[in-house]
Amino acid sequence: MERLFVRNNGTPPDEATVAGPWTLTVDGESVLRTRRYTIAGLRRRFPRLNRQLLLECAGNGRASYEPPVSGNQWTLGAVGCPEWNGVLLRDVLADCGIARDAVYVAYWGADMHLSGTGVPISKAMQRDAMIAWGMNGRPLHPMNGHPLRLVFGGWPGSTSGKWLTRISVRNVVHDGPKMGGHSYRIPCEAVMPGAAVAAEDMCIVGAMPVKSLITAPASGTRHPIGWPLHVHGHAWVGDGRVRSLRVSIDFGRTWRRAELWPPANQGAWANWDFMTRFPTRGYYEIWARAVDDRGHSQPMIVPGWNPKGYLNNACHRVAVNVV
Ligand SMILES: Nc1nc2c(c(=O)[nH]1)N[C@H]1C(S)=C(S)[C@@H](COP(=O)(O)O)O[C@H]1N2
Ligand SMILES: [Mo]
Repeated sequence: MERLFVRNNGTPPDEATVAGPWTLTVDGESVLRTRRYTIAGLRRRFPRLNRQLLLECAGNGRASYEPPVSGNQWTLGAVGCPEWNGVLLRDVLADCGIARDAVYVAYWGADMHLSGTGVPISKAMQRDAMIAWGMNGRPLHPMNGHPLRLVFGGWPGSTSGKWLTRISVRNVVHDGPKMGGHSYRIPCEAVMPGAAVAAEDMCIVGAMPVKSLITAPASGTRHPIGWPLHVHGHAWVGDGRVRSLRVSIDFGRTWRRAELWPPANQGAWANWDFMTRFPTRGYYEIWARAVDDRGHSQPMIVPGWNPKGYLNNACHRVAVNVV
């Protein structure tokens, strides 16, 4: 895979900025030694690694909410799982020293729009939290954060700061510009679709929910009766593991298990394969549904409406005309 979706909250930094000398500052109330690193310094000082990590915009699937919500009208595509090349965030944090009162890790990027969010310190210390300079063995694409970005596998894409210039280890839940109001928050308790929700009744979104995609066949495929149809896709969950993936070709009446392959590493999506034949001619839908290691599954229809349209993990369906 060479391309990844692009999502910017503001104006990306100009070419001269990203081409110039780059430094990353690590500071904050809960850091013992404020430090500044060049990219060459990061490469030299810390073990380098390549990991496939899932990046999904929290608003992926937003277009299906009813009543509609404002924001990028994503359908299915705001997710990817490339291999990231870089270092572990926790190795860099350890080099600076983390005080015991550390609560949150916040970021700033070089773009014009202050989009900095962050994650709890516990997530920052996992093996799926990276500072990356490359994707799939090449320098990051300018729109994907060149020359340096954060990647928090399986957490809302907004936490994976691009054009990374500063990381702050905070002794409070980060109070940056995109950390308040409705941004990257959902109602703490479910609300009626369309309801107005007070800011104090909103809770920060953590790990993304279990979800899957059917990557083949394309919806609308014509398929000859009697022939086997090979179905492929991906399945993932923000933290944890996908335990099973089932497919239905009869509108959910019966489900059969797909072959689910182990992910490349913790934090990567799993590929799955399924083979089916069709008993009669006519219109079919293929439905895919993943279950994670906590027993959580995907709803068939759009789940919990929320003012910003986050966390739609409804099942993906594709149409097949059997002829
Ligand atoms: N500096 C900065 N980082 C950012 C953003 C941004 O606007 N500025 N957008 C965030 C959002 S909302 C998402 S979903 C991901 C998308 O990453 P991508 O564009 O590489 O796919 O980047 C995140 N990191
Ligand atoms: Mo996003």
